[in-house]
Amino acid sequence: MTVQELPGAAAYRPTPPPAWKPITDPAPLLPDPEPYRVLGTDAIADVEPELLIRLHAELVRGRRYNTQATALTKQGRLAVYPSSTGQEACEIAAALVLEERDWLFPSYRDTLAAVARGLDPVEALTLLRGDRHTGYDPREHRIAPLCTPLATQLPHAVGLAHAARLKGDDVVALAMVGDGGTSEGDFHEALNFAAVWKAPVVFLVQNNGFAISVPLAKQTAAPSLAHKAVGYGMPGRLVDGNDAAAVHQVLAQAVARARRGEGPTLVEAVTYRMDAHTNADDATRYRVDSEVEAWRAHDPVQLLERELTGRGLLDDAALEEVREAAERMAAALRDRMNADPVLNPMDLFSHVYAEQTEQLREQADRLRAELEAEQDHHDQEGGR
Ligand SMILES: Cc1ncc(C[n+]2csc(CCOP(=O)(O)OP(=O)(O)O)c2C)c(N)n1
Repeated sequence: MTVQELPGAAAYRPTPPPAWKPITDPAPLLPDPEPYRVLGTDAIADVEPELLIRLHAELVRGRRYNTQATALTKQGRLAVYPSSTGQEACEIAAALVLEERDWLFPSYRDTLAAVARGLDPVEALTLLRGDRHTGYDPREHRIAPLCTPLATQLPHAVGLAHAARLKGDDVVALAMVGDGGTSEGDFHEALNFAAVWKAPVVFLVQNNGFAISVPLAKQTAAPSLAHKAVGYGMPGRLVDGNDAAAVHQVLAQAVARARRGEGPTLVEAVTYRMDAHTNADDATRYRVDSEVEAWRAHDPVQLLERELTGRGLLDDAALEEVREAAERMAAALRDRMNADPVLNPMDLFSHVYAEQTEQLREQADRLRAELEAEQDHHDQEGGR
C-alpha cells in the first residue's frame, strides 16, 4: 500500500533541522592518557627549588601528623581519624596552591590540608575528637568545615565561588573529594553548575583506590574520573597524586585558569590510601598486601626526598632538621591532646538558634539551676 499525498501537503513537510554543532569542542577537555608526572622527568626544570624544599618539609610534617593522630585514637584521646598517609602530596599541594583570600572545601580526610593552610593542629581535630561544633571559625582561615556527608562540600564551594564572582571578589574555591564521592548526586550538580556558570572552582578528586571497601572498578565504568569532566564541558586533568611537584603544578594551572574567569577544572590525582579507611576499619579484609607494598615503593615523601637529595638540594643535616621539626610538632600535638578540655554544659544551648525558643530557654534555666545547686553542694563539701 502506498500513502497518497494530498494536494498541498508539501507545504506541511518539515524542513530539515539546522546542522548539529557541539556546545563545546571536547578535544581540549580530554585528560592525558597517563597521569602527569614532574619528579624524575624533564618537567622538573620549571619548578623552583624553594618550592620543592617547602613541599618536602610539609610532607614530612604531614606524615608525622598522620601517625601521631592515629596513635591518639589508640590512646583514647581521639574518637576517630581518617589518615591521609600516602596521600600527603595531594593534601599539601592543595593547601599551598591557594592564596589567603581563596577558600578550601575539605572532606573528612583532609585535616592535613587544613593544617598546612594554617589551621591550629589541635583545632583541626576538634570534630574528630567528638566535641560538638567544628572547633574552628571557617571564615578566619577560609576553610569550610571538614565535611563528613560525601560530596556536599562541592555545591557549597560552587555557590561560594559564584557569589564571590558576582560581587567582584577575586576568590577561587578548591574543593576536595574522594573517588567514592564522585558517585554522589551532589558531585554531578556541583560540576554541572560550575561549568555552566564558569564558576572559579577547582575540583580535586583524590582517587585513593577505595571507598572504604569498595574498589574503584565497582565505583565507575568511566575511562578515568578525570574523563567525567568532558561531559560537563570543563577540562579534566589526570595527575600522579604521589608526585607533589606535579600535583602542585596542575592545581596551580587550574587555579590560575579559574582566576582568569575561564571556569572550573576537574583534577583527578591518582594515589593510594596506605592506612585503613579509619582506625575503625580493617583493610586486610578487602585488599591484598602485595598491592599495598607496590604503592609503598611509590611513596610521596620518598619520591620527593630522592629527587632533592639527587639534585643536592637536601643533605643529611637539612633532612635531620626537617624531621626534628616534625617531631616537635607531634610532641606538642600529643601534649595538647592529652589535656582534657574544660567544657561548660551551658554551651549545649549556644550556637543553635539565633533566637532561643521558649522551650529551650526553660531547659537552659533548669540546667543552670541544677549546675548552681551542684556547685553549692561541692562548696559545702569542700568547706567541711
Ligand atoms: C552521603 C554519604 N553517604 C555515605 C557515607 C558513608 N561513607 C563515609 S566514608 C565513605 C567512603 C567514601 O570514599 P571516598 O569518597 O573514596 O573517600 P575516601 O574515604 O577514600 O577518602 C562512605 C560511603 C557518607 N559519609 N555520606
